[in-house]
Amino acid sequence: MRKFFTLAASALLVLSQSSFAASNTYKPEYKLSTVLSNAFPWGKAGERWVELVRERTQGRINIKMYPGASLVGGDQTKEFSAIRQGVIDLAIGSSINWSPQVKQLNLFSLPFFISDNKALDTLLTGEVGTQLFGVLEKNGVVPLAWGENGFRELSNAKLDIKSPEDLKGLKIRIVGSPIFIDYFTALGANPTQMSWADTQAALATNAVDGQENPLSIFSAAKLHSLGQKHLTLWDYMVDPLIFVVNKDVWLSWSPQDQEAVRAAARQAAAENRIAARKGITPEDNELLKAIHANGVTITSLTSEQRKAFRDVARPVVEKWSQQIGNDLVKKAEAIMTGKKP
Ligand code: X2X
Repeated sequence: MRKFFTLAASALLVLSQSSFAASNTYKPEYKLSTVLSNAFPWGKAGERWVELVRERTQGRINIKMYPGASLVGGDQTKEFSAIRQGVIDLAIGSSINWSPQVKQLNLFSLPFFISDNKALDTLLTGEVGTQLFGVLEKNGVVPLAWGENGFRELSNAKLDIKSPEDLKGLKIRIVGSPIFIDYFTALGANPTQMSWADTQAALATNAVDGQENPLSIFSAAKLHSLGQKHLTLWDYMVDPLIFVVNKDVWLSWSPQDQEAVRAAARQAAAENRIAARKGITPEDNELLKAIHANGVTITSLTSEQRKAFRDVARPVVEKWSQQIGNDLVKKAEAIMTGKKP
């Protein structure tokens, strides 16, 4: 009897799914944008999301991944607007690339604000994560899960950087978000904004001396082979990845399919966070060892040395806290220092 009911229930489900699908046209293919390909944890997360969605919707939702931000001609700072406009159906994007449109996302780009993975996780799983999802929703996208690009480290072709003075006059490629101009200018460097698509050629031809990116990217993009032989581990900021869907696309899906896409995003994001952190911890430093074996000098800063970089950041943090919203910055601070449950 029970079996009969289960069967009847699932038949009903199938019926409701197909009638929903009939009244709402599903596209034959949905476009997913990422900046990086499957050679990186970011692109692997995209592939995994595609695969899990296909499984969990029995093929009703068929996604194709477009890495290299190719749907916006490689200009990753245009990605967020393209999702809102429906040029992109789904995306896994970095907080950095979307921060020109969503200023609150600069919270993650405040230099020396989030100190480690624990602080980051506390923020994302708590009130701040929820509040930022609310902001994204107000901006017209449906946010589903937090993944991770990673803590960003500094590399260059010239010298071991241990103090802000070492950066004087160095041409550093930065991402296209204004807070980075402010900080690298304050450091005395010569920051140059450019997309990731242009960065590798710029490094190879010495058009720029250095760049900053997570170690998983440094390693997979083989930046050592582009002359980047000096790496400073300063952990100055971290960019989470955000899994989102265009609002109209989301509303065109049945509630069951929406939940399947959300669950798939959560799983792919959880796997992505593990992959992004692999090999760069004191317990497991395989990736760092491999980078060193490629002839790269790795400089770890003492807390005193780190403080010098943090001191330079102070006015930048102050200025940008106003852009982000002082209340949000204060709330994040209280949560990370344990002053707020
Ligand atoms: O462009 C970068 O540096 C990258 C790949 O890390 C981002 O998209 C933020």
